[in-house]
Amino acid sequence: MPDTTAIAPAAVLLSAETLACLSELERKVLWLSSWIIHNANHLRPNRDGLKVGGHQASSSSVATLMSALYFHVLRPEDRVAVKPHASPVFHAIQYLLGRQSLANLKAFRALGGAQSYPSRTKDEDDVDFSTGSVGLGVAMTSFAALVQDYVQLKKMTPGELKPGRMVAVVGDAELDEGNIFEALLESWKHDIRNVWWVIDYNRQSLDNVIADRLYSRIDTLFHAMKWRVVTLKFGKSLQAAFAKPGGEALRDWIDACPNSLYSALCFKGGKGWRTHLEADLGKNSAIRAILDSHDDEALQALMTNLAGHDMAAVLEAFDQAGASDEPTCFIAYTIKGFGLPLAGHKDNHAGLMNLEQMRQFKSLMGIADGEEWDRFAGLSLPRGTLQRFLDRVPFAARYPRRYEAPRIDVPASLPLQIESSMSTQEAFGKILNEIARSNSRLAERIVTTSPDVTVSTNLGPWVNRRGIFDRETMADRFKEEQVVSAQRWVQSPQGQHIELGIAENNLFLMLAALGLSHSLFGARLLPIGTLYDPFIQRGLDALNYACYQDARFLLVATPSGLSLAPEGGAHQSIGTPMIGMAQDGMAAFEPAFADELATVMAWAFDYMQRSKDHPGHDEHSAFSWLRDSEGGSVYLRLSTRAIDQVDRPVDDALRAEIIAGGYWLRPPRPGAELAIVYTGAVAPEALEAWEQSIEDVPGAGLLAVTSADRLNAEWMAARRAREAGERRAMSHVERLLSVLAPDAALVTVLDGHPATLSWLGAVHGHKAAPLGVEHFGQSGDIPALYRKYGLDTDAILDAAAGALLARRRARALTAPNSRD
Ligand SMILES: Cc1ncc(C[n+]2csc(CCOP(=O)(O)OP(=O)(O)O)c2C)c(N)n1
Ligand SMILES: [Mg+2]
Repeated sequence: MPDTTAIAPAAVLLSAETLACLSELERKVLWLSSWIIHNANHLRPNRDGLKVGGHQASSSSVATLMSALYFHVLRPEDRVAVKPHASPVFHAIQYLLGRQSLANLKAFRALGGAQSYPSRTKDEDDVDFSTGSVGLGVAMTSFAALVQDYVQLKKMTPGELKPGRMVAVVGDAELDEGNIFEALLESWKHDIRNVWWVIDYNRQSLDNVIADRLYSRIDTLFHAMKWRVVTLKFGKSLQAAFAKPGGEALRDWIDACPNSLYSALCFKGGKGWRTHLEADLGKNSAIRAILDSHDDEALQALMTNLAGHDMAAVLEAFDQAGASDEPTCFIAYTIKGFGLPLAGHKDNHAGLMNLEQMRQFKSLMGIADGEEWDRFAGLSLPRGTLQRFLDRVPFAARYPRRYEAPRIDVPASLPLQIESSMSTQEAFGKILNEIARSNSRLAERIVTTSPDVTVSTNLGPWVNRRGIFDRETMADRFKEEQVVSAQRWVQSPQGQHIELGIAENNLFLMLAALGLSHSLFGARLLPIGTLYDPFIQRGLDALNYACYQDARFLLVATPSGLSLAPEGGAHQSIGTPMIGMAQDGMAAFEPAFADELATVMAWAFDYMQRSKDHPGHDEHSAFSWLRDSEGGSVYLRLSTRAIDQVDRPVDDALRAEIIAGGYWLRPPRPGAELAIVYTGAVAPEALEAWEQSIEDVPGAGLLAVTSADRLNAEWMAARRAREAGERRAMSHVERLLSVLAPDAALVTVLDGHPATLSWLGAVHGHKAAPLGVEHFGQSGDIPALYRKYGLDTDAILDAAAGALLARRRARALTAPNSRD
């Protein structure tokens, strides 16, 4: 263990009773977290032979830190991201606070029970931020702090809500994740406040014991980002031993002890320590005296007395840090598996106590048979004292801690001056500009954010009107110096755009935090994030994380696909439409025309605000996966390709179809043998191909698909509903395609992966000829690229001719006498 500066002891006035209660509860948390996992793995029937798992060692490592936080330090307005593998500790604490049921603990990792990793959406107790994918929950806290500043400075929060701390309980190996560093830099730029990262510095990851030199890197890094660093290294007993004769040598020995040896000795226990200390320091008479006065058990207790397991030391550090709102990193030395027979072993991450080890541990904890789930069994303080203490825990003073925020009214359609030719990206900028000009509540609650592509995704006009958010006010220097620029970037707390550096992970975590503001801070926001479509993949895990937490936002991805044309292959997205379909919690649209976009955006602002209490919501309905009643986020895949617009009114019927995912732009004649189906920027090619094909195939239809995602989701839902007995259930896509001949040919085309639309053939068994992009793009103009990748009019006509020929052949084979 390398050298470090432990914090100076503070004069903390903590009553002996408080400390005693906290120590007892910590012991109970250690027991319960171990038992929850043991019960799931050894005592529940196992029907499939799969390991259930759970992390006893990771849990024990934070039992002290989390008990101190939840039972003493935290306040109701604080929000916490708990490292994923401490889920059992979290649920045990919630159970002691009366927020988690015994049934859920017994069903840990079973369907409907407490989740393996704390989950806002799946757990029934009081999870603030979901965790699981390491690093994301940690970074989420700093974005939540920024959102807290945003809504507090704009006075949007309910009157009684005080600013809270955004706290992450961090596994030390989480710091290996790159997104942590992206978030640190970004939060430094935004001068965030009120963030605590409590690092469980057990020096073990999943596979291994980490390098000794790492500590100084972590320390330096946080200092460089202007965080306060508080190190909790030695507990009170070790500190007392250091103050005695020989203590300095002992301290030097521990400081010089490699992490791997220290861990191994934690596992071996008193004998192991004795052997090494005798060999290295045995000639020092003071050390001899220490060794002689400690039996093996006492020596193990002394040598493992790290501050992260010493309640008094932990409270001291937290209390001392509490007065300031500076972002603070606590590096708390701990032992993975502390208090368990797994302590320190390098393979303990997924290790479980066996039956015999549990028997011994149970007896050590003073738990009698049948008392395993009892809140106070085995503790030395009277039940009444402990219950009274729990009843007064500050964190639990308010429950539920989640807020509801009123919905913001959204007009059925958004104003837009449609030009004869325009791109969806341009239309997006114009729609937002119109909203920005208004004085509406909608305009007030929209907040935009972008990772350095604000201007190039057409957010510029919005930002010019609504300004950049910053805690400090700063004028636009270019404007002051009368340098002509189309961008007027004035910063102030009133600003409604959060400018981020180029890091898509940060964008999605920012959206996750903004999109939970109604629940975290009682302030409804309508966040819009923009980025280039291909870079969704860079931040995909964070996007999934945001959706998994049920954050609500509008994601606008532009430009997309080959249609970006000359700007190059690496930026031409292929698979994103399929991400849009597969991502739960997010409805995906790819409109072709500006009026479709305006329609979808109006719907999206409303959809983002729906919740389970929405009228008509029925989670047991086989249609529930469409989420129309409970809402979600929305993804718009837009393009820079200007196309000729259609001149038409968008009436209620068309609006409903655009939202449902598709409509006949050119309706087919009943029984038609061909339909061309398109999505997005290839509309002109599809239209041209349709015009040419009706010469040979009169009655052919042209289907505009605005959302393959919603068409597909409703189809799946309708199938399930029919299976469940709702025989009349029918989805929009089934109705649309039922007009065609049963064996009609469908040519589907989009500037994206062809599988996005190819499934349409399965709806009624039509023959699908899917066109789309399967291979990396490259520079070129649209005609050249659409030709090369088979998206142009000729390619559509060829596909139609091939499909019709195949259809006629099949007819001839199955019905030789029929005329076609
Ligand atoms: C993104 C991601 N990659 C990999 C994992 C698998 N994983 C789970 S825990 C872990 C190591 C955790 O080590 P640390 O954060 O130090 O936690 P602790 O020592 O407290 O268990 C890994 C690699 C994961 N959960 N998330
Ligand atoms: Mg660790």
